[in-house]
Amino acid sequence: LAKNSTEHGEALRAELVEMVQDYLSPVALRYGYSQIGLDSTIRWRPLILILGNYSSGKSTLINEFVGQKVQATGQAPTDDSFTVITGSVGGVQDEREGWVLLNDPAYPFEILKRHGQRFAAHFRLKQVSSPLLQDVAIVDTPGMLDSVAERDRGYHYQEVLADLAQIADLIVVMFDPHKAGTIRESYQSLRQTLPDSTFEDRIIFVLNRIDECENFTDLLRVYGTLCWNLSQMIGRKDIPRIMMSYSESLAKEQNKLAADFLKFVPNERSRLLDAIKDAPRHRLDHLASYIETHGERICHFLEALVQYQKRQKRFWWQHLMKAVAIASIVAAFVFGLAWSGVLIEAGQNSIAAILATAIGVLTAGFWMGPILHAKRREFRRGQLSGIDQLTDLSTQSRHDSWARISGLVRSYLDKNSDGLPIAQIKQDLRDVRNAYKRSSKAAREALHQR
Ligand SMILES: Nc1nc2c(ncn2[C@@H]2O[C@H](COP(=O)(O)OP(=O)(O)OP(=O)(O)O)[C@@H](O)[C@H]2O)c(=O)[nH]1
Ligand SMILES: [Mg+2]
Repeated sequence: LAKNSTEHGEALRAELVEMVQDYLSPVALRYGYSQIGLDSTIRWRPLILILGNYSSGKSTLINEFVGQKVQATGQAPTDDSFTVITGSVGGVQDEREGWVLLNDPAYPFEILKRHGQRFAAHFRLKQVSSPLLQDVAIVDTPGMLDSVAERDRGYHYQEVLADLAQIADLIVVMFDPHKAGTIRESYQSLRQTLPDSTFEDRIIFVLNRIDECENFTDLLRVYGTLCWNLSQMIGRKDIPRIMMSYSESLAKEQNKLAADFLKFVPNERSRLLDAIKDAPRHRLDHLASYIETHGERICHFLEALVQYQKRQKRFWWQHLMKAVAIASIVAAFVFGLAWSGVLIEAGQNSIAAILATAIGVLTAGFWMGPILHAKRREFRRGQLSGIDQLTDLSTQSRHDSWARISGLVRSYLDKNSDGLPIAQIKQDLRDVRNAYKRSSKAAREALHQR
C-alpha cells in the first residue's frame, strides 16, 4: 500500500509540474509576470535549505547525516558559499561551479541568476554518494553574520535566501547557545517571501550545540532568550516549536556528555533527520501552494488587464457619443446657414444637406482622430498613475497579491495598452483559472487522504 501511495504521489507530482509547464508558464512569460518558466523551480528533486548563524553547526549536521565529511567545519565563520549537496548518479563524485549550475535548465536555480557573478562565485554543487541524498538535495548556506558585516558580501544575501526558500520544501533554521537570535533581517525576508499559508509548515527551528551549555539553568536561559527573540521576529506570542539538538560524537569528544541536564533533554537530532527524509512528502504540499499562489496572482494580473480594457472601451464609446453629438450640432448649424442663404443660394435644400453632412462627418473625424489621440494619452496616464483602481482590494490576500503584481501590470500596460489582445487575455484567464483550480483540488485531496 505504501509503495502504491508513493507511486500515486509521484504520478500526481509529475502531473502538477506538467500543468504548470503547459498552462501557467506560457501565460506568465507572455505577459511578463515572470522572466523564467514557472515550472523551472519545481522540476528538480525535493530541496532542504539549512540556514542559521555562523558556527551554529550546520555543516557538522550535514556531514553527520550524509555520513561523510562533505563540508568544512570550524569555530570562526568558516564557509561563505552556498553549496547544494546531492546524491550522485552511479557513485560518481562531482563538483559543479556556480555560473554553469545557474544556467543549466536541468537544475531549478535559474531564478538565482539575477544575483549576478559575485553570487555565482559563491554557489556550487557537490554530488556525493549517500543513501540519504538519493532523492533529495540539501543546501548548506553561509552563516548569518550581524547586519553590518552582511553588507560586504557583494550580493544581496537575504534576497538569495528568500529565492532559495521559495524553491525549498523544508527550511531548517539553526541557532546555537552563543548567538540565540541574531538573524532578524534574514528571518524577515523569509517571512515576506513565503506565503502565509505554508510558512509554519515548512520551517523548523533548531537550538543546536546544547551540550555546550554550562548546566540546566544556562540552557533554560538560552532557550528563553531564543523564544523571546523569535516572538519579536514573528510578532506573535505563541512560539513555534524549537527542536533541541547536539552532535553526540562532538559532545563525547569534548567530555560534555557527562553533563547531568542532558539526561533530561532528549537529543532531537534523529527527529530532524526524519523530517529531512520526509521532504519528498512536503513537496506535494509545497507544489499545491505554489500552484495556488501563482495561479491566483496570474488571474489577478489578467483580471486587471480585462478591467483596463473595459475602461478603455467605455472611454472610446463616450468619445464616439461626443463626436456624434458635436458633429450633429455643427451639421445642423451648417444646414441652417446654407438653407437661409448665407453660404449658398437659398432654397437649394439637397446641396445644403450634402454640405452639412460633409462638414458633420469631417467634424466627427477630427474628433475621433487627433483629438481622441491626445485624450487617449491622457487617459492612459491617468489609469497608470491610479493603477490600484483597476482591481478590487477588499481582502488582505488580494492586497498582498496586488502588491506583488501591480508593478508588472503597469509595465505590461505601458508597452501594450494600445493594442491589448483582449480575446487572448480572456481565454488565458479562463484556461489558467480552470487549470490551477483543478490541480490544486487534486493535490489537496491527495494531501488530505494521507
Ligand atoms: N560541542 C559541540 N560542538 C559542535 C556541535 N556542532 C558543531 N560543533 C562545532 O562548532 C563549530 C562550528 O560548526 P560548523 O558545522 O562549522 O558550523 P556552521 O554552522 O557550518 O558554520 P559556518 O559554515 O561558518 O556558518 C565546529 O568547530 C564544530 O566542531 C555540537 O553539537 N556540539
Ligand atoms: Mg558551514
